[in-house]
Amino acid sequence: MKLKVVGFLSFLLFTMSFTVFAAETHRYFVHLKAENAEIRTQIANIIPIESVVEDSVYAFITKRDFLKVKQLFKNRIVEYHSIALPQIENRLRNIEEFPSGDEKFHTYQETIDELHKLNKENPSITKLISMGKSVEGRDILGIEISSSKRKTRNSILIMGTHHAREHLTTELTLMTAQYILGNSGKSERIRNLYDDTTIYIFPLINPDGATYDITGGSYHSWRKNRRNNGNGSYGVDLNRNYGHRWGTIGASSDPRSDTYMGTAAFSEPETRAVKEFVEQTGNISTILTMHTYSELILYPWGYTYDGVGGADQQVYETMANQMSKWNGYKAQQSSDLYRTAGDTCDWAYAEHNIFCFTFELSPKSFWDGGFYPGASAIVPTFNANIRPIVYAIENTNDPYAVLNQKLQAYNF
Ligand code: 0X9
Ligand code: ZN
Repeated sequence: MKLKVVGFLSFLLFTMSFTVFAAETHRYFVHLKAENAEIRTQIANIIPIESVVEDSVYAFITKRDFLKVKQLFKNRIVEYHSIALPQIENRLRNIEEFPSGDEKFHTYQETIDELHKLNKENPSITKLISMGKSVEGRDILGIEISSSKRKTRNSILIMGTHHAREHLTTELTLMTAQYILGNSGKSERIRNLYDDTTIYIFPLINPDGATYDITGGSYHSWRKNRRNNGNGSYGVDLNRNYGHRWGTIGASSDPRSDTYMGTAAFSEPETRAVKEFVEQTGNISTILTMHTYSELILYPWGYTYDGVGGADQQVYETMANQMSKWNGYKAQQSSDLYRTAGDTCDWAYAEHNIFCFTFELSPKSFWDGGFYPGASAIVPTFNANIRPIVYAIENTNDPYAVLNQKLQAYNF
């Protein structure tokens, strides 16, 4: 393990080797002992937990947060490392490309271009939709895939990249659109997906953050959007900015924090765009919101240890367990990881009765690449998740039907 740690840290130092970034020069990689969800929640109240492994949590945090950790959880620190962050040289500020080796990942512009291409190639069954604009004015663009075959239908919303550095989720959602459209001629099963259901795919909810994260051709471990908080700090954590029990637990009121909740629920144009889109669409019954990493399938509640209860609890558990059979991820209630309020799924389920799952994609751990697993992770992650995604689409018209299904093991 030690060797692996050193290996990974030197990789990180290498990829981040352009040093110093505006005010923030270093981050701290910390490993804390945290043996249960209650302790993890206490820690999540202070810092964004990146992964949970057995009785430990790992995080990659600012110096400011590290000082808080030293103050509050001194006895829990197993190890920590200070890591220099990359600096954006002025001459590199306008370069919008992934670091060398990772160019296969789609930048904001490439994502937009790909969505336009898919729409152009499939004009009769696709529409481009803008949910709204980001803080910096970028379009939050998505694609609707549907035919007019069936009149009474529900919709599914599949989203990528709420968190800037979770670029793999842009790839998975884009590839899902490519896969459905690319196989529509060959497979009746795939045609049925959009004949029966309306599929909305939005690969980049946080285009400003994702763009910032790769500025200058190196990664910056950015999580939030790019709101100017007015005190020298930037960013609101979009997955703490939704409106159900906003700000009550596992979120920070400090604008400098990586889990900053914002000034109010839905203060951010990106979360407001999702809210308004869901409300205007009206018939969304399922949401898949893609995050990385840890290989988990999470379902509400996230703010409390209580389950949602009743038949809905059974639907959540059945769907999560079924999907985990295919991707091998661990299915669990969000709060079993740690409690936080203001995430997408608590709001979607509480306000709109939408069955909403948060996927934490590959890799499993920091040691396998964390948020930056490299381009070689894209295809395996898609292969692992396309069956769960198809299953969620197939049950969108009547999610309760899963209660009468046997555990499936199908191939395409
Ligand atoms: O903390 C988050 O926003 C998500 N994890 S991530 O590493 N992608 O940031 C998980 C949210 C799950 N919801 C709750 N635990 N409430
Ligand atoms: Zn995330």
